[in-house]
Amino acid sequence: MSKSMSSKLLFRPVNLAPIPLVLLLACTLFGGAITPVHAADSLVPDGGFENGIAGWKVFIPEESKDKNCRFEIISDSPHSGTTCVRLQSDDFARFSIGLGLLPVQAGDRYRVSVWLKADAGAQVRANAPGFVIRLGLRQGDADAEGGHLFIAPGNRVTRSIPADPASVLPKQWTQLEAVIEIPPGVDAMGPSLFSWWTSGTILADDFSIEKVDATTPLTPVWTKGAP
Ligand SMILES: [Ca+2]
Repeated sequence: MSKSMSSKLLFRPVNLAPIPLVLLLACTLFGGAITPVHAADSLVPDGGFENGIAGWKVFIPEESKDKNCRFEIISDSPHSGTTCVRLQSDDFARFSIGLGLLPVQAGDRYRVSVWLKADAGAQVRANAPGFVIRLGLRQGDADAEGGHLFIAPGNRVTRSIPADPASVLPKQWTQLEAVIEIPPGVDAMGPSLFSWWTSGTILADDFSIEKVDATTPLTPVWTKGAP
């Protein structure tokens, strides 16, 4: 076998040698694009929305099905890279884009983060947070007892229902971030980005979920009336 044939069959090992194995694996699994090195630690394969909508599933509850809920990848002013995702609806609606289920164990801690920006014309229904990260919690084939975890603007973590709004949705790119712990009675987690009673346009980018050490401080769970 000639040297050039050997190089082709082995995916040009000389060129790939400096790339960490985990990144190489991520590139192989998720479409071949070179992802930023920091994304290799995230459990969200393309949280930067740089490789299209493949892998993202939309969920529209019954009450919002007639609000023209939709999402697409756009290249206008992303938070990072060249593209981000745009969530839109014609009236106040709830809908989400999400990933499949990730296996988890009670006591696992994760740092969850996304960057968010609402369009100038976006409006939020009274007393609603407008946008949340929802971590759907499952055990076996059913929703876990105690409900899902939510992270709302202001980094307000709650179980079962989203927190009250901290303020209006940000019109500049703003990070939502929290460290959460998987409660007992949960064996899988389905992450999603949720427009929660917003009408108009919300942009999101750089969604990441990273497992952290059990000693990493948790974001306090928000309770009604708390700041
Ligand atoms: Ca991006």
